[in-house]
Amino acid sequence: MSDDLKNRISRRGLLGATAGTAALAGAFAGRATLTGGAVGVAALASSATAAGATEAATVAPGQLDEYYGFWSSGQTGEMRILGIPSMRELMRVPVFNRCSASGWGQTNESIRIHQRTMTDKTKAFLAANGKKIHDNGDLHHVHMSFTEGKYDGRHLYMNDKANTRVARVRCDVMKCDAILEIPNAKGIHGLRPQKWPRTNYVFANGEDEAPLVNDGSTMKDVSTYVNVFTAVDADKWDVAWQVLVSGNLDNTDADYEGKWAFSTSYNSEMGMTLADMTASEMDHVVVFNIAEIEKAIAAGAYTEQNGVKVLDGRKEANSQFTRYIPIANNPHGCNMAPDKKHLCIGGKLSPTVTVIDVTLLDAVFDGADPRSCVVAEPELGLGPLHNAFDGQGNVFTSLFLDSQVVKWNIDKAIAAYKGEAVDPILDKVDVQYQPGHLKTSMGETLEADGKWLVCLCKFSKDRFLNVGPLKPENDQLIDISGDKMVVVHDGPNFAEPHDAIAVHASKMTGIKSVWDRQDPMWAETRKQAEADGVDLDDYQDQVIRDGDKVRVYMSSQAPQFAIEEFTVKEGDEVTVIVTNLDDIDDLTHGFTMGNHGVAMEIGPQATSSVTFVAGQPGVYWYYCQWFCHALHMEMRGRMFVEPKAA
Ligand code: CUK
Ligand code: CUA
Ligand code: CA
Repeated sequence: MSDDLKNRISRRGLLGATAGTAALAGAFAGRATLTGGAVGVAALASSATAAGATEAATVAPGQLDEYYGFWSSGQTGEMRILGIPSMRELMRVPVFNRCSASGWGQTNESIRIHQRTMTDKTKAFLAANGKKIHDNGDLHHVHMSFTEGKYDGRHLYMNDKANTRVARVRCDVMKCDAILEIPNAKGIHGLRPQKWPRTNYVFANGEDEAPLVNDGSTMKDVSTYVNVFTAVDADKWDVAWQVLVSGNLDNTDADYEGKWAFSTSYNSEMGMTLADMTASEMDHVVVFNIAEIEKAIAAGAYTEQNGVKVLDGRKEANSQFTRYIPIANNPHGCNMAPDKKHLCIGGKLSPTVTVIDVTLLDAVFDGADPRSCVVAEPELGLGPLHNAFDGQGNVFTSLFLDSQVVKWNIDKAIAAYKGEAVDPILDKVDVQYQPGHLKTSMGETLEADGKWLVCLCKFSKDRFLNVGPLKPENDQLIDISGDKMVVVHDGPNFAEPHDAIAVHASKMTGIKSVWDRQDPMWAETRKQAEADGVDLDDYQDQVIRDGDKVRVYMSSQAPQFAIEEFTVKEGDEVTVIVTNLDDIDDLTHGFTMGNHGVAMEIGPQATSSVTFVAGQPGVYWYYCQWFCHALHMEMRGRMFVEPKAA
């Protein structure tokens, strides 16, 4: 070992308190105490095989990755696409956030997507707050649509914890096409699509308790507080139904038979303070009975709240909609194994993962002891958060406090639970540092292939050049094809990926390089053009005045805007509609209006439009900001703003 390596390792060892009871007790005391995970024997042992594994992860220049990785970005609010195993960042897809490059959140097309699916109440609320859309989001979970337990490459679904929203991304163009603000619930956190028979529903957990009638009449009376589980109709992108639950909801998953959905709850106490939320010895997992819920909805046995059909699945309601399985206090991750049978619940405060056999749930709904479905509870290490699967009966669990990933076997854990003298743990590897989610290639589908594991570490500390007090996260790639796990790549990432999925490229054959001229994305713009007598497909470049509104229709073809100058008046509401007539792969144009805070992307064959108020009188240049041609710099034009009185 080189001196340099020795130094680095001992430095990390010093930084990291040995994770133990002290670290666990201090888990809430702040970041400083969360630095468990001394680098030890395991990391050194696995470095022996690192060379071969690193080679397997190498993707040469010009070569393509085997998997698409779809990443959440937490508080950045966008979705990211990475290649696996290269871990190269391929694209950022703005969803809940405002994007300076593409104009997302500013173009008329994106604003309509934000508004189209708002309830009238939300619209009124936003209007009252003087804001058209929220342009931040906290995107934790990205998942793909399923057909019969397999990815089908149609849609990606994601949550916004910050503003209680869910969104959908079209996989053919990798653009968001629907956003829905969920009524009644607060803080959508866990999100999963139904896996079987197809994704008819996207399940969304409300994490934060609030009065069901949240009209400002009370904060103190917490008996009025509820938590809400929502099923979103994945096709209509509207709420299908909601179920009120006891306790809050953290993470969720669905089974492979279309019978159940599951949610972890860390606040069965319905506590409002940290002390109250951790007071009990047990919290629970809620099991939702989809058939019973659908039956009640069809029979009209619901109440309507803010335009949504709501059922009462709280404990005291004694319904057939839910069952509450006691789990050690403050569980977190909720992952259904591709063996179609076992649900794994991360213990977080407990060093265990609880394994539920979902074939025993019918009995629980028929009155059996709720814990009778628990078939294993292996002790794995400190701070188990999330679980991933290799399709061969093994589970990979992130250990937040230990800064490790542990590989263990479900059958062995079940045997140990029955009292047999077997150790379910197969391997442990150190990661850098404090992992949250982890995801195996195809691991949340029936096609789990056991090749790669992506481990999303919350802290990078000393792994990269110091960039200031705010450090990147560290997305690590682990080769899981052998008996020993091998860390093969460190991937710095900006705030703050929570979750990711790895989808084999063969599932993504529907991705286009050029837009279809008839795409619904700009259907409303097309309608307006028709009303203005402009045919967007047989382009007539023109400027239409409509009172103090001006619509500028122009086409673009490298390296020129068809309109190189136009005149408006100070204070006019100007809409610029650009159609990119180029139909070549990768030939995107942009439109930036100088000193007006306006910029947008126009993909090949796309139409994009943006509306702004003309500023002070004078000459303003607009230009194409997407490098498109040798004469790209020359792709510009002038807007002349005349004084109002003129
Ligand atoms: S949560 Cu972030 S580590 Cu929002 Cu999926 Cu567990
Ligand atoms: Cu068009 Cu640059
Ligand atoms: Ca609790």
